[in-house]
Amino acid sequence: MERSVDIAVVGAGFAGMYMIRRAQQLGLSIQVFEAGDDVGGTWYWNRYPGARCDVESVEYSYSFDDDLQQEWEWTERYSAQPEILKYAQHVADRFELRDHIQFETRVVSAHFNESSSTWTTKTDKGDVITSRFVVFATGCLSSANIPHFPGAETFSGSTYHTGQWPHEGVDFSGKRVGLIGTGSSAVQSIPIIAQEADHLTVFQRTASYAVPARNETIDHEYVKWVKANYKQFRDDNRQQSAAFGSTTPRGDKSALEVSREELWSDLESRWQRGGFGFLSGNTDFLLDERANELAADFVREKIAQIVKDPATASALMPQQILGCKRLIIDTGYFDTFNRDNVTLVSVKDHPIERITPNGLVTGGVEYEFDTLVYATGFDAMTGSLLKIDIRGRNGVTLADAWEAGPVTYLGLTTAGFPNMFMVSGPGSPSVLTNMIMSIEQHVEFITDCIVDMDKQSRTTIETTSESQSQWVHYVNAVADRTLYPSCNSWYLGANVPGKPRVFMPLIGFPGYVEKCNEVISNDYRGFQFA
Ligand code: NA7
Repeated sequence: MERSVDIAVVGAGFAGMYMIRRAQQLGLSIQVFEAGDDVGGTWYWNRYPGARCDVESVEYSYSFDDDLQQEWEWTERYSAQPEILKYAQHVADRFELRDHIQFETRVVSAHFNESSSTWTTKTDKGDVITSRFVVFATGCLSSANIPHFPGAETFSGSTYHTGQWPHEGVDFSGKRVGLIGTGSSAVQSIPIIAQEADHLTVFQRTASYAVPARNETIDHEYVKWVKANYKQFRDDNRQQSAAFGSTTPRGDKSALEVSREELWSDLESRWQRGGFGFLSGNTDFLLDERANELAADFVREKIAQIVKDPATASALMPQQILGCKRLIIDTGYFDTFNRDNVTLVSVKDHPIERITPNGLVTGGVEYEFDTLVYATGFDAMTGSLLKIDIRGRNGVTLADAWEAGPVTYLGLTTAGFPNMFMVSGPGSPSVLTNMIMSIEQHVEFITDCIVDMDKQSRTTIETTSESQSQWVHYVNAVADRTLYPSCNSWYLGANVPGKPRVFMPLIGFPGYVEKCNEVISNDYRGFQFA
């Protein structure tokens, strides 16, 4: 295909899909390229057993169309992957989005042409698209991180990564399974794999904090109330730091101000209620190490109560700051370690040495299994962008521009790359929020900006090095006031060897939106136009 459009977009997850809807409404021509054979992004790829959203269904959904949000019926408090994918497919059908998407096509390069102020995007299918704007809607958690273990290629059984799960599923019955990792993907899949497999060995480097989801059939009375008040409900959620959870009871005291008895009773009721509200009872769990330690203690006590074997319980007790890696919302995770067919192996002090034809070796001991599951996460936030040969002014590559870590203005743009936008890029609230709210806000910023430029006959928009340096400084200063930067999380890029250590997401959705609105009302302060 050789074509010229207003906007070329990479990725047909929730961000790429809403880009199309806005372009349709504003009369802009758009071409989206998607590597998968359908829409859905994260929810297209992450089909591992137990994959489920940790934000409640009535919140983790588009707000842009009231008929859509009134008519769609969720079945569970937290939706499982197949239902979210079905929702994405429904949205694509309802708004005829697929007409603008070329599936099974990977973008290999996007280059800015200074003479024409246009972008040329090329794909692995030989397509060449010229566009005024290019938008990367590539997702924050879409580039699989598979550690390089010596001997990995010699393993004689089947190997899977949770984020690249086969569409036909995996039959674990009668199999001995080895699973590396204990992040969200592992915590969700372990209880289900354990039920199916002959034996499951979990290789844990860092123990994780998990609180129960208490997932259940959706409460129809609650849904009725939400639907009757959807606009207000969304507005209230947009006022929350993470753009969800407005109906969660919140406390306004420090955890250090209340008695241990009072604190434990509140944490217990939150543990019983399930979900992220566990941390909403007091103001300083993510600000003060002493407060954090109290909540951490509570979770460790729970682990001790649930897990019968004291040595296993002790190995499962996390010691790092609670919440500095994303808190995990689980269903039966700790209890799974009471099963006879599940073994926990700590690789903290004895990193995995090598993979063998029959399993893997750690601490000089070989563990044997037939199937290996990597639940080892993602090269988050920048991985998918940096896999594409993106070049801005003077042929400078994005990889070079971001050599010392990603630098952006508002998480939307980067200096030297005119008319290029990222949806939920590093430096925006993205992964610390309800992603769909963040995506909607970014897509609206981008499309409104294009319309404003057209009205004023402006050809290019570009941020400056100064604006982006100040922004990166601001993002890190906000993070430094919290406990977030205190452990080796993927928020910092610390899960990928050699990746620069920079805190990537901005904490606080309402403050961010206010800043974006100020930028717009000051004629896009921090940007230059030509
Ligand atoms: P995560 O949260 O990044 O978890 C990856 C896990 O894999 C984590 O337990 C890692 O241990 C472990 N890991 C990674 N590399 C290794 C090596 N080399 N050896 C042993 N263990 C390793 O990814 P998920 O897919 O679970 O979740 C990602 C997000 O998706 C999640 O936060 C939600 O937002 C949804 P580590 O902790 O680094 O010691």
